[in-house]
Amino acid sequence: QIPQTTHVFKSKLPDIPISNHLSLHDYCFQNLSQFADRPCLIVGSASKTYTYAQTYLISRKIAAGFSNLGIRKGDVVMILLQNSAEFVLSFLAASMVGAVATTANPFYTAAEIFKQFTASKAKLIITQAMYVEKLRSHDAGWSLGEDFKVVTVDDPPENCLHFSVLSEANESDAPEVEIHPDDAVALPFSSGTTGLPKGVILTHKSLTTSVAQQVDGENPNLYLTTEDVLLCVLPLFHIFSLNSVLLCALRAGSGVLLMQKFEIGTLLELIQRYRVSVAMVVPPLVLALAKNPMVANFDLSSIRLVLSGAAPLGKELEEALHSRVPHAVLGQGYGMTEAGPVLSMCLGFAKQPFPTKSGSCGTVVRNAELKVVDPETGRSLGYNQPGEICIRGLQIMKGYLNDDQATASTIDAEGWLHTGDVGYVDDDDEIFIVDRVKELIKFKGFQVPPAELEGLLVSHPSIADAAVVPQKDVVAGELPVAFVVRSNGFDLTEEAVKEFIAKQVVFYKRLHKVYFVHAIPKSPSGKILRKDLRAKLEAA
Ligand code: AYL
Repeated sequence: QIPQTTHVFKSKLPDIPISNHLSLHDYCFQNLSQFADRPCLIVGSASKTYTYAQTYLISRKIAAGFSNLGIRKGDVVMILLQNSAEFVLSFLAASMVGAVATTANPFYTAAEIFKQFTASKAKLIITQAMYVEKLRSHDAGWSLGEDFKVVTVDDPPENCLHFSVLSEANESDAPEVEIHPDDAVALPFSSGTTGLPKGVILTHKSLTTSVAQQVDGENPNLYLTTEDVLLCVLPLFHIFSLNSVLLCALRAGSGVLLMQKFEIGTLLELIQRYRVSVAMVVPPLVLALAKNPMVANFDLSSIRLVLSGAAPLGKELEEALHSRVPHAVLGQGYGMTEAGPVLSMCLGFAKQPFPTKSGSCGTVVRNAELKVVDPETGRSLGYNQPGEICIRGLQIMKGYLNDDQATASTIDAEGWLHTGDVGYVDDDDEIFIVDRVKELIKFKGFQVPPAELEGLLVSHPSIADAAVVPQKDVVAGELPVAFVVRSNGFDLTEEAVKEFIAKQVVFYKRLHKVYFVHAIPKSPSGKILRKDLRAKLEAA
């Protein structure tokens, strides 16, 4: 065989030394003494602020509380909360005792929560009283209070504990645990390039490396200071907000404005009140900021940087937002849960910025290697040639939880993680994503794994076969739609199918359209020909 040359793309910023021998919490709080009295967590709805010193102290107390409740190194704690101080404090505390936080969407249905709970073997769930019913309603053979403990941040229902058992523990009871950089610290779930959601093992080393790639160095790629206030409205249970908002802010000593949910009026009011300087957003939020007439009534002059990620951002939309915040630098980050998560970031955000083009997803982060391969042949491609994007570096996941096969088909023997995204690198080292070869559907940046919906569909007695694919949508980006083959003799309606799914999944996984067909197109090996179905939709 003739040896092939690999075109490796690197950042335009030089590599830097990274302190990834530290645990994630020690790394985040390494420079604490320089900004101990500065605001760390700002709870918008409650006008309450925690300084860095308070955030650190309460996290230590919760770590002691975890230990009192029997949480040991390696145990998994599920955080089932909307954005709140308790979310952040529990996440940091879990890291301090060497535990692993698995974060889940509180809007999940009972079945969705239990799938993640069972797979992650969580010992404790931190949530809000209103979600506890879901933890009881499911007859998975688990018993609340016996098999697992539940802590609520508000009035605890029967058999649950109040958050104060954690937050009012004596910090000197926090155990001394030795943490190895390769120990897991976070366990988000992602479906990756194919199949059902799987636990993604992110270690202390992966996350410290990823954060350092963004905010460390003489010329950080994402320059944040102690004067900045970051908007934290995207859910922290998703890795975008957890990593690029929270962890990056903590490392840099910036303030984090926590918002429970997105509501345009409140959002604008809080931006104005707290002089938000950095806004991490997803394309539907860019749309709201660019087009909503209410925006004109508020002072957004404090915003100096807008970072959009998790889904493609159109050029037109980026330019429309620019006219609303002309003084701010706009750009994108591109990430994937499994990649640690950040692959690339706009160099316009650097301390000494580079000129960038709209529509680009940024340049590969420093201390990492990126390549583009032909999805058919695996051959490495040069500048301006679209192919599958692959990334290599210490930030990527250790692997999927209990799934060596899925790990091996995502990270190859040479350590390259295959993203399933199709893109190219232009002459200025900027990355443009043009397509996806993986199954994943993205609704407003949220993952909708087709395999999950297909599994539910074929469990219906009147459905013989099914395939779920994305349909383009101006607001959501993509919507899940289904092609369904009815079993002989059944007259199932579109409404009935939609309802059947809606009962079982979180709102963003609901089907928006059902097409009845005679057969699902498949390859000789039985794989659904999703491209053909997508083409059918585009032609319709
Ligand atoms: P997951 N443009 C286009 N597609 C994107 C982009 C982008 N800027 N960012 C993410 N995606 C898609 O695991 C892409 O298909 O992580 C990718 O494989 O929920 C998939 O979303 C991964 O979805 C950041 C910026 C984290 C972004 C992220 C994204 C995390 C989303 C940190 O700073």
